[in-house]
This record gives sequence, structure tokens and C-alpha cells, in this order.
Amino acid sequence: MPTPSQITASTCCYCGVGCGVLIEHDGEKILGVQGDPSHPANFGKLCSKGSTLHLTGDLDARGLYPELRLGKGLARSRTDWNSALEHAANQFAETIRAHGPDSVAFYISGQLLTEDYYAFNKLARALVGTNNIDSNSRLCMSSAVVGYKRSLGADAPPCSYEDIEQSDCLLIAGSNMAYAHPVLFRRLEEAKDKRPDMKIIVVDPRRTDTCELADLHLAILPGTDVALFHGILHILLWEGWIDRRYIDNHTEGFDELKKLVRDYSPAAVADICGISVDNLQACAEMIGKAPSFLSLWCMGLNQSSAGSAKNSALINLHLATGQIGRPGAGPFSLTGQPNAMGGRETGSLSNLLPGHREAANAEHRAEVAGYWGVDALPHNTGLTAIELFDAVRDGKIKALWIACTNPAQSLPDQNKVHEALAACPFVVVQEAFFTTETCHYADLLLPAASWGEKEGTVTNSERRISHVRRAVPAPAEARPDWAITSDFARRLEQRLRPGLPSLFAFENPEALFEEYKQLTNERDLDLSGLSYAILDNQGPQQWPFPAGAATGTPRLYADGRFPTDNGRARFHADPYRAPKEKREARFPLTLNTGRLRDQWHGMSRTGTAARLFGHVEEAALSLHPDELRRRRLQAGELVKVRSRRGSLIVPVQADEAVRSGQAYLPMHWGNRFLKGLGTNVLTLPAFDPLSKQPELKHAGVEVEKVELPWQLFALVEGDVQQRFSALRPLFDDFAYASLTLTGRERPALLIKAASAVAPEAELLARIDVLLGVDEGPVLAYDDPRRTVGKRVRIEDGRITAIRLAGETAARDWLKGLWSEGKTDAELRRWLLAPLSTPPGSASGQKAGKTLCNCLNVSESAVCAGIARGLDLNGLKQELKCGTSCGSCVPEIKRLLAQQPVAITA
Ligand SMILES: Nc1nc2c(c(=O)[nH]1)N[C@H]1C(S)=C(S)[C@@H](COP(=O)(O)OP(=O)(O)OC[C@H]3O[C@@H](n4cnc5c(=O)[nH]c(N)nc54)[C@H](O)[C@@H]3O)O[C@H]1N2
Ligand SMILES: Nc1nc2c(c(=O)[nH]1)N[C@H]1C(S)=C(S)[C@@H](COP(=O)(O)OP(=O)(O)OC[C@H]3O[C@@H](n4cnc5c(=O)[nH]c(N)nc54)[C@H](O)[C@@H]3O)O[C@H]1N2
Ligand code: SF4
Ligand SMILES: [Mo]
Repeated sequence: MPTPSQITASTCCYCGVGCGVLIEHDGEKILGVQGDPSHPANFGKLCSKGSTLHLTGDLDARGLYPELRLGKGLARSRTDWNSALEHAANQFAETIRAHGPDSVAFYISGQLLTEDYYAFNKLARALVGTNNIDSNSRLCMSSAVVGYKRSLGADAPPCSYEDIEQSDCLLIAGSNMAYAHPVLFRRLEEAKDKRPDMKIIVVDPRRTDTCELADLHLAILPGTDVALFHGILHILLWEGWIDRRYIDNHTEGFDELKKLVRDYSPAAVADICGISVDNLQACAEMIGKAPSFLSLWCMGLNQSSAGSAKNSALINLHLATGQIGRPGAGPFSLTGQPNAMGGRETGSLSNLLPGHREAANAEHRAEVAGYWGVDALPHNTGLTAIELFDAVRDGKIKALWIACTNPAQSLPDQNKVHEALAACPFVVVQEAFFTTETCHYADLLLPAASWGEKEGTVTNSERRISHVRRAVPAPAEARPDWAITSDFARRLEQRLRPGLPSLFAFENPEALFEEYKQLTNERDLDLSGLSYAILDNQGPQQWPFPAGAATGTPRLYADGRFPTDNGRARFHADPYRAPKEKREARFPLTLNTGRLRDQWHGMSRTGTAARLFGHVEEAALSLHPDELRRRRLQAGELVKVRSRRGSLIVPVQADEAVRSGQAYLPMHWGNRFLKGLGTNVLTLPAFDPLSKQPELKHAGVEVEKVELPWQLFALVEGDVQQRFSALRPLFDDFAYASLTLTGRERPALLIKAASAVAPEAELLARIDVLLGVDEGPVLAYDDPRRTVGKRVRIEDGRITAIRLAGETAARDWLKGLWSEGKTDAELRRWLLAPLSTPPGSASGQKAGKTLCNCLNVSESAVCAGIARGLDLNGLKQELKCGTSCGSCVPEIKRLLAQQPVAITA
């Protein structure tokens, strides 16, 4: 019997801020979510994504039962867990026997819990005997891992969130915190509000919403960060703004770096970076004169063929000024995924081992092998994400296990990734949502429990470990990841090492945690003093937390001693190197990719909540208005975006935030929501030589207008996931197709498509059936000669479905009528007329985006308020926008700064 309104304290499953949530549920269903006031990451706050978690996860999109394909080309069908895992164990055992342990691989995720991670890692290294286990953190944090390790000696962000609030000068480089780490950004907004003297510098080629808080925005040319950081150091040296004593006592390698940065004069650097000498000087002065200096960075630095150099060049600035190990100071890398840190700790990148150890280090291998009770761990170098999928495509990997990540959307160079997955003899996908692009290729598809349904631990950006608690059971037969992995491992053991005691006799996640934590004993991250009980009694804790400790460790390196051989931190003198794809005539634009405020990666979860499409409804390429003019493009027109690897058709939009010569496309689009292979069909697989992290932010592209005169627009409310799945394949033959959700109280599927000529009548008829506009209370007008067709379904005096074919001039008008829940008197007259153009003044009025998702306030309402003379407080009071989660506040500030203020007499 469900009991109403129970509360379970857990964590948000999205970003690395690691907010605590209170899940309201009845023991079976999740009913609501609130910020946990006692969680030290967020103190009760949540952002637009966290606060809508309970609205996501439509069961129609979830995986409920295992599915197995018995031969390539056949359809998958439902099976039971026993058959599924027996089959998988047979396939893996046979592959390993025939082709050796390195013929199989595991590709996992920073969204797994620490316990899940640990089980996978032990499975790959101890049981299978391969280092072919890598995670999507390779696309995300691996440059930061290299930066911390080679500059400071260990992969440990030394700061706490309090340091951000206490700092006098903050450099935010390649991070759009306002979108990607919103609750931390709220904390920063409050700190800056209290101490307006605090200086904030943002380094980003785009003018993002994060810039709304900045005293200085350096819109550097893409990929030029290393030159910028060396240029800053050049000025710091020249002005004497360095800490000679700190350099002498706690570091090594400064002389070589000093020699290198001599060449990075202000004029040269301003030129490379495309900024003014004055701004460069101002930036160096803010840093050099600040009592405390902290830097925050994310994918703008890491996702680069110079990612390791960018990380170390930034850390150089902290070492040269002694700005580390003190309150408000230090190099603070923001982690993307909720447990990217846990993955690094448990050694879940191919080159690592648990407890911040190295797979290439014989001593480390022996330590872990001894602890696990196996003879030895493999010494062959494991494949990293890009290499791994190349090996799959080349046929070297014959069985691939993918968990909690969607490589057929998120890896660069998607044409090759899809080829690889199609060619792989045996692909297992362990997924919570069966709607993803990667699921399509699964020979065995395993339903995983997801947010609110599983237990374990996660580590956030500030090294803080939280206990993730289960609120409700997983739907149908979905199981938690640690359990799936351990169950499979036990079956594989019977085949690979029969008769020996099991390495995977775990009964619950706590047993995994207890085993894992001893591997951190006396390592830099020592968390062997922690337990689930301590986390429950004392709340989330920061490592190190060695045995016997009373509390965790908020700040590292206060004594200036670093975990290197000689205790000194190391300067690195890497010269600036330009991104791999230089601008050239054929591909003159640099394509930058990144996040939207309300979507998460491939949108398997956020894409189930119609309201989260209110802020940005569809994929569009951003270009500067000058760039549009030069190319004679109008906003809204469809263009083909081409790179050396593939192409994609999307509408263009004018965006002043993007500099001329550049383009921006959100990373979220894959083959499900947009026809084609998504954003990453364009990006390049070139990677950093040390971190092997690919350059996802700088691809050379060109755009050209496409003529696709035959257009389709459809909207249908109700059963959105089912209709989505049924309708999506019918749009494969259109040159352009975008499928998203819209609406709030009445979620609807929204489809826009275009092609050169009208599709077969039969295809349109099938689409109509699925839209429910083929029969029933449907008003229809078809003009076969002009190939214009209009259908509107009206139930209880309200529009419930729309389909326009041929041309779609009335789409925004009709969508407006649908959303207001009325049928205009003009509707019938318009429908019976041959033209599709909407009546009179209503021609194509666009409803505009929802700026404040919590209180449902549109951009147009905010602009109207500004025009009436309202300031931020006035807008908040009158419209209530920005008064709940606050995620829209930076954008409102930007509108305030743009709009001419009304003059009040
Ligand atoms: N809403 C939302 N939040 C998320 C996520 C999500 O999917 N949605 N994902 C999470 C994950 S896994 C991650 S890794 C983080 C990512 O968080 P961020 O890294 O903050 O997000 P991005 O938008 O990928 O990129 C940040 C910025 O880098 C800039 N940039 C591009 N090239 C350069 C360059 O050469 N130099 C500099 N200095 N900047 C550059 C881009 O213009 C962009 O504004 O977000 C996390 N949070
Ligand atoms: N162009 C471009 N590409 C990028 C980036 C970029 O900035 N630009 N960023 C890169 C970065 S930083 C990252 S982190 C990656 C992210 O790329 P992915 O890892 O592919 O992103 P997600 O869509 O979050 O994939 C996680 C999957 O796990 C599933 N899932 C959720 N919860 C669970 C669970 O508990 N168990 C299991 N088994 N499955 C679950 C989700 O449904 C989802 O399909 O994308 C990278 N790709
Ligand atoms: S900032 Fe938002 S997405 Fe990130 S953990 Fe907190 S609520 Fe979740
Ligand atoms: Mo990430």
C-alpha cells in the first residue's frame, strides 16, 4: 500500500554541483522534489533542471524489461534477466577465449554511482583481465585530471564552494556556470551582491549569460587560452605581481616557464587572442593585485587538443602568485557530471586504477591485485574513448558493454561511431531510457534503475561525498547498475575461473563501498574513515577523510606541500598551439558546441518534460547578424552545416553573443530529436596528446542555404512518448525533421519537417493516422493541385492536433490557438480557404520562449515589463519571474542591459 507523502533525502542526478534533494513520494511513485536545506552544496536551492526532476522520466520512455536480439538484422524481443545475463556471459566468455581479453571493452559513465563504477572496474581488470574500460569522462574531465596530476601531483581539486564566495578575484574560463552549474552560480551572485568589490573575469569566445556577472569579459578567439594565460603571467612578472617566496619554497620549473613567457608580450597575445591590450592588462592587474584569486573552469579548457596545456597554464598562474591553499584561492575545476569525481577515484578511466593509482605502474597493479586476491592485473595499455570506438570499427573489439552513456549521440565524428556500433558483433547497453540513439544498436538491452530508484554514493566538484538514497522501487524489471554488473560478473566467473570463490559476492551497495574504501587507505584521497553511517549521521563529507577523522577536509595544500616526489608543485612550459582545424576557405567558420540551460546531454530524461523545451524549442545554429547578412541568410531559414566529416540541416538564428567567424550549436541534438546524426556528426575526433580528450569545441564548418520548399508542421497532444516513437521513423525520408515537445499542462509533440518535393501521399496518410487527424472530429482541407493540406482536430471546443502540409505559414497562429485552448471564429473560414496564410493581423505571431520556467513567464512579458520601466526587482515583483529557482535571472539581466530604459516623465 502506498503511503502518501514520504520524504527521502537524496541528490540531484544532473550536474557536478551535487545538490541535495528531498524526494516526496508515496513509496511507489515520486510526487515532488525540493532542495535539501541541510545539504552543504545547495542549502535548499535547486535550478530549473533539479526542480523539475519529478516531471521527467515518463515510463513510456523507460526501459522496463531486458530485450535480446538473436541475430543481426532481427528485431529484439523481451526476455528475462536470467536468459539475458546467461547469454551475455556466454558471448563474453567465448569472445575472450577465442580472441583474448583485449577483444572486449567497457564504456561507462560519470553518471554512475561510485559503487557501480567500482563493480565495473573490478569486472574489467580483475576478472576479464583488460584495461579496456573507459568512461565518458574522457570527453569531459580527463584534461583536468592530467592538469592536476602533472602540476600538483594528484587529481584533487583543492578548493571548496566557500572559497568561491570568499574570493576577491575570480577567473571563470571556458565555463558557462549560469547554465551548467546554476546553483553554484546563484551562490556566486549572492556573494557578489554582498561584496561588489569582488572582481569577476569571464574568458569565453561567446558572450554567455555567465558574463552578466562579469566585471570583464574576454571574448578570446577559440582555443587561444594558453596564449592568454602565458600573456597574463608575462605581465605579472613584468609588474612584479608574483610571489617569489612561494615559487622558491614550494615549486619547481619556474625558470623554464619564465623563458617561454618572455615571448608572450601583451601585443603578441592580444593579437593571438583577438582582444585588446588594455583588456589583457586589466585582467592581469585584477589577478595580480587581488588579495585572493580563484579560477573556475570547465569544458572550454578541457575539450581541446591543447586541454592539458590549458589546464597547466592556468595552474601556473596560481603557483606563480602563491594563490593556492588559502581561503578564496586556488585552481578549481568544475566537474560536469554528478559523479565524474567518483569515476576518477575508483580508477574508471583506462589508464587509472582505484585509489588514484596508475594502470601503467607495476607497484600499483600489484597492490590492487593483492587486495582483490588475483594473481595480476593486465599491463596492456587500455583504449581511451575515441581509440576504443576506432578499435570497435576496425573489428578489434568484438564485444562491447556500454552503461549509462549514449555514445551514438555524444562522441565526436558520429558517422564513424554509428559504423562502429553497427559492425560490432555483440553490443550490450545498460540504460534507464530505451529511447536513446545507442539503444538502437544494442543486441542486448538491459533496463537500469535511475534517479530516485538506486542507492550509493557520489562525489561532487568540491570532493564532497553524498549518500544517494533510494526513494521508490525501479519500474517493472529495471535493476540498479551495481546489481546488474555484479550478477553478470558472477556468471562470467563461472566460465572464466570456475570453482574459485567469487570476487563479486556483494549483497548491497554498502558492501561495495566498504570494499572500495580500503583501496584509498593512505592515498591522497583517503576516504577510508567514511561509512554510510557517518554520511547519514554527519551529512555529506569532503575527502580526504582518513580512518579516525572527525570531519572531512575543506581545503588542500595549506602547508604548501604537494603530493609529488619532492613535495613541490611543478610549472609547465607548454607553448600555445592553435586548434587542429584552422580556418580555411572551404570551412571558414569555427563551430563551438555546448549546453542549453534546461537540457541535459542527449535529453533522454530532460527531453521527456515538455516544459523543459519552453526555453529553447528546437535545434538552431547561432551566427552573428553580420555573418547572416554576409551570407544573405534570414533568421529561421534552413541551412546545411558541413564539416570535413558530415553535415546537418538546421535553421539559423541571429545571435549577437557569437562573434563573426564562429558558429554555435547546442550539443544536445542527436538523431532522435533531429533528422541526421546530430551535432556531433560535425565535430572532430582529434584529441589532446596527454589526456586523449577530444576537441569538441572547435570544428571547421561552412553553412549554405538549402531550398526545401515542401514543409510540414504538426502538433499533437497526449501520449507524447508513444507517438514520438511511432512517428520518428516516418521522418527519416525528409531532408529536415525536428521533433520536440511543447506545452505545460497539456504536453504535445511538435514536428517540423521539410523536403524538396512532396512525399508520397501514402506516407502522409500514415503520419495522419498517428497524429489522429485521419478521422473523427477533424476539419480538413486538401488541395492536391497545390499540394497544400490543412487538418485540425477539435475536441470539446479545443484544438488537440494540427497538421499543415505543403506550406506552413499559419503554424505559429495555430499553435497559439492550441496553447490558449480556444478555437478562433476565423479558424473554420481559414480552413476552407485554399491558402494556408493565417487571417489578418494574426499572420505568424510567434508566442516566444518561456524565460522563467518555474513561474511560466515568457520573454515577451519580460520585455514588455522592461518597456514599462520595470527593473529587475520590479519584474520580480510584478511578474514573479526569477523568484523561484533563479535560473532565468542572468538572462533577464541581459535583456535589461539591452533594452532602452523607458523614460518616465
Ligand atoms: N544545463 C546543463 N548543465 C550541465 C550539463 C548539461 O548537459 N546541461 N552537463 C554537465 C556536464 S557533463 C558538463 S561537462 C558541464 C559543462 O559545463 P560548461 O563547460 O560550463 O558548458 P559548455 O556549454 O559545454 O561550455 C562552456 C563554455 O566554453 C566556451 N568555450 C568554447 N571554446 C572555448 C575556448 O577555446 N576557450 C574558452 N575559454 N572557452 C571556450 C563555450 O562558448 C561555452 O560557453 O555542464 C554540466 N552541467
Ligand atoms: N559536441 C559536443 N559533444 C559533447 C560535449 C560537448 O560539449 N559538445 N560534451 C561531452 C561531455 S562533457 C559529456 S559528459 C558527454 C555526455 O554524454 P553522454 O554520457 O552520452 O550523455 P547522457 O545523455 O547524459 O548519457 C547518459 C545516459 O545514461 C542514461 N541513464 C541515466 N541514469 C542512468 C542510470 O542510473 N543507469 C544507467 N545505466 N543509465 C542511466 C541516460 O538515459 C542517458 O542515456 O557528452 C560529450 N559530448
Ligand atoms: S545545480 Fe541544478 S542540475 Fe546541478 S545538481 Fe544542482 S539542481 Fe541539479
Ligand atoms: Mo561532461
